[in-house]
Amino acid sequence: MSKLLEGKTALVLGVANRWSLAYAIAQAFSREGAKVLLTYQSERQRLTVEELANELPAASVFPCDVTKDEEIVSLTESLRKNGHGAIDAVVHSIAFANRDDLTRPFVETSRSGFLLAQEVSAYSLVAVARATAPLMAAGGSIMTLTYLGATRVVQNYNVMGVAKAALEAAVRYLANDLGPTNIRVNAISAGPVKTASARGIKDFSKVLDSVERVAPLRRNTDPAEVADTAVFLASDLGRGVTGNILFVDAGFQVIGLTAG
Ligand code: 1JT
Repeated sequence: MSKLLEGKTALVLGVANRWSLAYAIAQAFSREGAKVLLTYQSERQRLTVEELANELPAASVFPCDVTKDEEIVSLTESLRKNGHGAIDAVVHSIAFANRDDLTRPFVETSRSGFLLAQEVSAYSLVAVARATAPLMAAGGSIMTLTYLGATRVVQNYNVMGVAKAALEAAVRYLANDLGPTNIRVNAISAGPVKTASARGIKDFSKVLDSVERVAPLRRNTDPAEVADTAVFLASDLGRGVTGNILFVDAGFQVIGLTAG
């Protein structure tokens, strides 16, 4: 089969290491012929992301801390300056919450912990969409990563669930704003994956065990499956899909109750 993203340029935010869902997506985009551009959050991550970029191979690496408006603006400027004035896809794979807020009862969430999760995990999509939409003159595809905890209560997901609810609503409003210029905005709701973010989360292995027991496919989610759905959304095959949440979770979300 011919490559699905030949001739396209994709910007991927959120590669932190080899296990990042963003990295699996960047690999799949690369495999399908896209020119891939990566960002890193801080100097501390620069070398890691540069090394991963070389393996892909990714065309360029840019700094971008999404909590800083000026870094988002200069990302747009650097993209233009480096000859990437036209991009076709943007992947937002960024979230953060304080560890404490994913352990203690949700009712104990502090104002600052709540706002931090919202800023990094939800508002950043709005800021990134606004900054990159002008580079997608030929239309494009913006996508983000979410989790079932946005709409159902999942033990310990807490403040992240509320941030993902805001993120999913933002996807719908952005889809409406950007649709007239043929920019699509969607979210992929991935089943739990043992990434660096998930490491250290209380009982995470038990979460993976119970998904394996009850999900229709009787297994967990493979990052490569999430990545292939991202390819679909970025490609012409996804041209009619916007404002949606696509579940890539071995079917887990359809299950109501299982005995045992
Ligand atoms: C963050 C973290 C966002 C972990 C995340 C996340 N989105 C998904 N996960 C994994 C996860 C976590 C829990 C869970 C299921 C999946 C860590 C901190 C930064 C933001 O509960 C069943 C708790």
